[in-house]
Amino acid sequence: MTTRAWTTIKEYEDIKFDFFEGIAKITINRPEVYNAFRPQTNFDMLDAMEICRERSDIGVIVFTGTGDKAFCSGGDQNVKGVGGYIDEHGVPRLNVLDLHKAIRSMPKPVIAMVNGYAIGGGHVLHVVCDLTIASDNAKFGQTGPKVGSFDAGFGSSFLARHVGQKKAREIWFLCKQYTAKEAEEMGMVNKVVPLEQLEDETVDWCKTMLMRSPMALRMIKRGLNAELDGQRGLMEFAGDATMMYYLMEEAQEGKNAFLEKRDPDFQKFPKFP
Ligand code: S0N
Repeated sequence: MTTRAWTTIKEYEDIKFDFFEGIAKITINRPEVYNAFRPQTNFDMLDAMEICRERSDIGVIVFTGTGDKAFCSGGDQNVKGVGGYIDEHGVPRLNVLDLHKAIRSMPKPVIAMVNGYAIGGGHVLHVVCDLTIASDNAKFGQTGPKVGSFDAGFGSSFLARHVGQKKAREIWFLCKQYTAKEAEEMGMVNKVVPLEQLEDETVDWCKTMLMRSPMALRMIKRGLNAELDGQRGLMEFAGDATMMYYLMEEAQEGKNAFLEKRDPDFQKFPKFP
């Protein structure tokens, strides 16, 4: 395994947030509960995601967990209360859904680097990411119907796009655990490698994507999302189309004509077949 000079972007209570050569790494840092998340964990990850979105020197985001036991074991059962996961002020929250939305909306690739158990909401977290690279000790599965929770959102619908309807129902209805190899064969994991090679492999994938056209990756992600995300997905796809239009001289002509108090001359622009 290569040792890399990750630098800390920002300090948080529940996560580590590091940077290395265009890659941001968000590590859930609660190994004592197998990297289960509580409301504060999601607030931390949401804040880090906002920084990833804003910083143009960040091209790819990686999610992982501290240690070699767990990627994430889902919602922290110690703080599960009536109406959600109870924050420090006693407010019940399901703010992991905001994280799912942030991952879907992120105009950059997001990779789950699964280093152990991806269970319950931790399984959903990897499902929602664009790509999943797993170590050979990783285990995947849902527990919701066993422990009194479920995700009928992306954790079901996007999962079914990966593994098919029958398998998605099996995963949720039976709450069994699957090896990394089985998860790869099902289509919900891109690659399985030995644990000691996990970060090297993930960084290789990141470096390859960092060499690709960021706008092309962005539009591919938007298009693939739009197919599943309905009006919201179309809005994001359309928003990026508008952004690209704003980059064209044709759009500048409209604005310039308005400011110069003249009629715009759109005839000079080609009408491609
Ligand atoms: C991960 C499992 C299978 C590991 O088993 P193993 O190896 O036998 O270890 P344990 O001894 O069980 O665990 C080690 C220590 O870690 C603690 N711990 C593990 N998981 C959690 C957890 N989720 N919360 C709190 N603590 C946890 C153990 O207690 C143990 O600590 P010590 O040593 O002190 O005893 C196994 O641990 C396991 O099955 N864990 C629970 C998995 C689970 O059921 N997670 C919750 C599932 N539900 C959700 O995630 C809901 C998420 C949600 O809110 C949501 C809502 C709407 C839409 C979407 C979502 C969403 O899913 O994202």
